[in-house]
Amino acid sequence: MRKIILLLFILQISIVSLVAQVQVTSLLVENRQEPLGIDDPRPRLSWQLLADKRNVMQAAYEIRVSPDVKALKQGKNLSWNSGIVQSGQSVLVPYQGSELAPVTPYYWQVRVRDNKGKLSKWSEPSFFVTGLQQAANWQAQWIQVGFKEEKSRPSPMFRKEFNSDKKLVRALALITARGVYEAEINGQKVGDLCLAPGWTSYNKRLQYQTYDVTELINEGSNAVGVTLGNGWYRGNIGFEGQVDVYGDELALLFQLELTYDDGSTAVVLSDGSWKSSTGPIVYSEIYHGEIYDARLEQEGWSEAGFNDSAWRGVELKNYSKDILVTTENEPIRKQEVFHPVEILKTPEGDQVIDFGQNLVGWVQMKVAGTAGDKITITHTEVLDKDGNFYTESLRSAKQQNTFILKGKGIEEFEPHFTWKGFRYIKVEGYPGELETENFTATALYSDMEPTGSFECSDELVNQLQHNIRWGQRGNFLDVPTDCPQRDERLGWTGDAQAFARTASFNFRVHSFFDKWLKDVVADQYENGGVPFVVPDVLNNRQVSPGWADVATIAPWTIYLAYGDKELLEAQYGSMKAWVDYIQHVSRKNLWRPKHSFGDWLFYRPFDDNSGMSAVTDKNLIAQAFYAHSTQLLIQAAEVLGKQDDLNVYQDLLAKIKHAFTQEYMTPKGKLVSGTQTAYVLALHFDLLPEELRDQAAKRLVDNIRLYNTHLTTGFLGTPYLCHVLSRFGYTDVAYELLMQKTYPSWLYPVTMGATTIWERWDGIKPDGTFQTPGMNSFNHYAYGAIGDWLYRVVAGIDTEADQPGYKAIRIEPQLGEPLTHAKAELKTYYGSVVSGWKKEADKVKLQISVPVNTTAIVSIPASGAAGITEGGKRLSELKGITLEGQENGRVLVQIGSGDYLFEWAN
Ligand code: RAM
Repeated sequence: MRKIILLLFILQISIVSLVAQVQVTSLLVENRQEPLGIDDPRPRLSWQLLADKRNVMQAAYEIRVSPDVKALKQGKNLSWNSGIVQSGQSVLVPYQGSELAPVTPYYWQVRVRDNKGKLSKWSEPSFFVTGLQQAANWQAQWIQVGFKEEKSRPSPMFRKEFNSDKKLVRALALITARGVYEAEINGQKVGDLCLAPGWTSYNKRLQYQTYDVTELINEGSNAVGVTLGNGWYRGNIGFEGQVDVYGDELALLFQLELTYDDGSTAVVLSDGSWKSSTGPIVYSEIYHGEIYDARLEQEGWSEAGFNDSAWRGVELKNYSKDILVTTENEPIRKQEVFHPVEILKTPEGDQVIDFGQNLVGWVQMKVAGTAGDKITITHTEVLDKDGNFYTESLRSAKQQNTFILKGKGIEEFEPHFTWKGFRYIKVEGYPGELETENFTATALYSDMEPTGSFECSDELVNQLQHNIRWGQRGNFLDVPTDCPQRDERLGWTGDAQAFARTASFNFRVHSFFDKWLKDVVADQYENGGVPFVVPDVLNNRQVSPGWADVATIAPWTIYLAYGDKELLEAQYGSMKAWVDYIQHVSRKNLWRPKHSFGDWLFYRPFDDNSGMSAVTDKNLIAQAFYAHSTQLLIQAAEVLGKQDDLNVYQDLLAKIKHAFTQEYMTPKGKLVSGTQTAYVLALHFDLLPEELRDQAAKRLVDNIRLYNTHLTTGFLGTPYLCHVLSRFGYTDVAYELLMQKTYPSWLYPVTMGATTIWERWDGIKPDGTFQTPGMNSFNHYAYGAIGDWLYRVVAGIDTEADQPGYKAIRIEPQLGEPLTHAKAELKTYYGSVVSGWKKEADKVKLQISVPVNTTAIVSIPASGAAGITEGGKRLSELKGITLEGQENGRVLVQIGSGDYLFEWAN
């Protein structure tokens, strides 16, 4: 009996210590889970810690890496053993082992010691696979079709048979195209990517993808087939009808690396032995859609034994391989699936399907009919006020897919090299009745990890948050685009900078921006100017304030959100070149640009004779962004320890600010433009002398009241409007703006049934008529930048700038009427941060979660510390919660990791 008790006791102790042990999970390499195609010689490793106690920090780590997973677990055959490193760093730790071989899997694991002296177990092994690393490792050759193309440019197909006779350990395929591609091996699609290789500044950087295709290879004979589409490469891209922006011929580069269990290797390469043809995709354009003729399908074309005697050879091409880069961001994948919510007949007699959500992607259709039956699906975002199918705002984009049946049983269709922005489709030529089960809409976007959620007591605000997220989904399709439906879909720099911080809450956009910012660098003019759009297909060599400033704003924002110093270092030259450009074209420290979009799409009354249009002086805007970009450059110089630059640009900033006040402000602090945007920029960028800031904030509020408590800001003022109000003590006014339901406001489109953010405050007017069709997208994320304020101020989750990436967290919710609760969650690299408040009859509750290996300052809106409890106990009774003092009528406490519930009297 005694023994049993003793045994139970020992068991209990070991269970307790097991539970108490810190655990290592969620291993990432270069921000992604088990990525393929890592070409960085020092890929950065991150992990998360779990613990069930409070105040747990990492004190030390040990990492080991090996090309052999079994050896790894025994600590043998290591390409890197970090040894025990006394460090709290658990995010973006660079690999420092022996040189990584190309196209090779590496396994790794990590263990840590926490601040209580406890050692974790080794994590489960994770892995990454290296890419080709350098141009010389490409043995494949560029190939192109061996026949004269038809004018309509049907999608070319390539094929090649090969043998794989030994026992296979691993097969890795490396593929790219000048164009977009889909590959198959033995009749099965390679990977689950769409629109690969994605879009970059193709003539300078072309991405290739790495796939593990081991499962697709047969022992014996095999075949590979690849179809190409025009895509961004040579399709129509740009609103001036541009085609062939990067070249007029499509080409393929394919390399398959086979590793056998006897240690030998083999390759299958695109070369002169391949064959080419065309097939069912007879036309394919991003804006206009695809024509697919199923009668032209060539069954078995990507399988061994297919009779390709009618196929032609290929032409070898000498295109550069030096511009090839691995894919660093999450690829485009199929995401949510929508079913029709209604099938309707419009007054004009069209058969229309409503999917209930404005989304970006394509429609899959099932149909049975006779050979030659032609079904046309046209996509659009809205119906007009009479309920008719409205396409005028698509401008020249046809947004139409056509499917021609082969007439054999039930046929299933989806397009390949195009995508559509839509909620409604019009179906023509469908044999028989339209049935709900025969149509689905699939969303497509970059496969970013969803990281944020925001929810509150007001359903309209929740719908606004839904719309912001869908605006992001639809416009984060490999590059941040302005809109996904009309003949544009371009990487407009102004839109991207305005929305970047909000984007970083909703999804993990670290790698997404990392990749795109490299294109910003690639397309930056040699004089430092930054184009309107990136990749730069407009090529007009113009810059605009608030657009070009993406070069400083986006890197700084991504640095704050993810703590990536290497990214900041990589962008630093571009940031500096941009500021130097402005300095160069400025006179007497004043920037008066030749071109400016101004505060794009600011408020104009329906009847513009009232004199109430909120026009902000374009030069004032330029000067404000000049200062802001310089300020961000200074901050980057500080982080990166560039002392010389620091001095130079601090000096410059003082001059820019002085010039601002001299030129655009009266001695009493009134700005030459009395608009909200003018005051917002001046205050947010700290351009006014301190003693004049409060009166300026007051003028801002007066202006808001002048418009009967409505915002009047455009793309540039909107992101900062509520932040400025809350910073200067007008959170109540910010809430009033948030809750405003009449035009112009965030909720007006919501009341009009919007499911995404509109380009204009009044895309649809109260009487149901539309704004000008030439510029009226219903899926434009810029005004969704209010999301940042919802997360950072309403819920109150922020990072301290000196320990970015939420290593040191700031929780400072600002409660406001009429909300009774609000809650946000953000999955950081360290784990989930939660802040949720709730007002009850007599008290307020604040629920907080702080991840292991981080700390937080919580700013509680209570009048004194004495009245605050946590978990039912007074603060003074609790260890590990430090009272930091009081600030602006709030109590500051410092806490470590763990879950907390603070309460205080209402
Ligand atoms: C429009 C775009 C974009 C904006 C520019 C100035 O064409 O849609 O949103 O940045 O113009």
